[in-house]
Amino acid sequence: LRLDAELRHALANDELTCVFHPEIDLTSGSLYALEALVRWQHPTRGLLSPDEFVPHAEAVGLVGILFEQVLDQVLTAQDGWLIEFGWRPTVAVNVSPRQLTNSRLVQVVLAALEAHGAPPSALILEVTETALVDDTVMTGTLAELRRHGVAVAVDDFGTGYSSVSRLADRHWDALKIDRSFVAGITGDPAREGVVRAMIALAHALRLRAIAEGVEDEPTLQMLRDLGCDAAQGYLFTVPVDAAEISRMILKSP
Ligand code: G
Ligand code: G
Ligand code: MN
Ligand code: NA
Repeated sequence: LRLDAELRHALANDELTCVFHPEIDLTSGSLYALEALVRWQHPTRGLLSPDEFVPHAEAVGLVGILFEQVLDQVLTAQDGWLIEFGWRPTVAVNVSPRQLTNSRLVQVVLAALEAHGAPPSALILEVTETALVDDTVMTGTLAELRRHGVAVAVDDFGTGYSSVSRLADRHWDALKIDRSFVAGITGDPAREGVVRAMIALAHALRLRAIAEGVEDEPTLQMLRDLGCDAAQGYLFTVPVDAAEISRMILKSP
């Protein structure tokens, strides 16, 4: 109950912030997208990670408001980069499974884009694989978002229980291979084979394959050799704030 009140207070008082984690295009070496990760700057408990409060927000029905605030922060950060660099880096925003059963999500996303004069291609929505149960409302929401040009990525791919037929039903643009599969691929042919197969599955379904949790150069090189499209991980950087992203873009070739 206390966390509930604190979370409502946080949402009303701008205590939530976003950091950004780059995804690098493995063909060009340039920025593919930035994943927005929410943080709670709690007045007494310090910086809280989403695992410490997003499940609670879901349970008490605050996740819609949380999402709208994250979306506005993301688009505001993009407005700054647009002025600074003349382009709007694509940002991936995490969506709670529950939100997909609410058809209002489409209006929320389109209204936010319009308020910032941003094209639908400015956003990717990340949906965890565990959410991909067969639900017609959910599928309808995703289909409508994609009809409007907003991309959808399957997050934590490999850890959920979606079937190949569910993956093949064309509501997605990318698969993010969970970092539990990516870690250790260079020392273990079985692991390498699994990631190779995941990339092949993504490509057979005409989806981009994005590897999460890339922590060293040999892993990156192997992912390149396997034809993975993009990669994210501590090798490049930990998640950083919008100002640090600006400095990185300035330094990039
Ligand atoms: O940032 P960190 O690496 O601690 O992320 C932990 C988890 O929180 C990840 O699974 C991520 O997808 C999730 N997460 C981060 N930001 C958001 C958000 O804005 N909304 C939702 N629903 N989940 C988020
Ligand atoms: O959205 P998702 O559930 O995939 O969240 C990814 C989580 O993994 C976040 O907490 C993020 O900070 C973390 N993460 C991303 N890249 C790396 C990495 O290279 N190494 C480790 N240890 N964690 C990572
Ligand atoms: Mn994610
Ligand atoms: Na993930």
